[in-house]
Amino acid sequence: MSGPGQRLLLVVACALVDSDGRILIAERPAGKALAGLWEFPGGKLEPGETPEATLIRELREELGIETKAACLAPLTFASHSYDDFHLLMPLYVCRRYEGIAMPREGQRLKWVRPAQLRDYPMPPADEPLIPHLIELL
Ligand code: 9L3
Ligand code: MG
Repeated sequence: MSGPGQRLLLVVACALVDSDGRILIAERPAGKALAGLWEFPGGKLEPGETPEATLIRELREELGIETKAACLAPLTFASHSYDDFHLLMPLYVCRRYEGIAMPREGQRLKWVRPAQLRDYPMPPADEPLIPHLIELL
């Protein structure tokens, strides 16, 4: 349930888009919350970070790619209430980055067309983002 006493979790996610218009999704590894679901890469905002700084760090840590704030365009906002916290998650789109995305944390990666995103089970916060990406791309 959502309520005034509920903890807020700020997570930033990214739709990384390749030159063919495909989007990168990553499988959440076994042992983590929501294991086996496919998500847009990203992670928790650390103290003092802007959302762009969070994404630059997370994309480097998880995928080994380099981007910059000017290459991150905010698209929309996900919001989902779990039992014990409320998740707020802005989604950015990134079309310009350096390097080749590699699974640096053992996660499976897939590049998929926007219309195919629905074929992959996603966390409840990520799923409502799909129509926004289909409309954009
Ligand atoms: N989460 C949901 N969708 C995403 C991301 C990156 C994260 N695209 C949720 C899963 C966890 C929380 O945010 O409940 C924190 O993520 P993590 O630090 O466990 O990856
Ligand atoms: Mg993460």
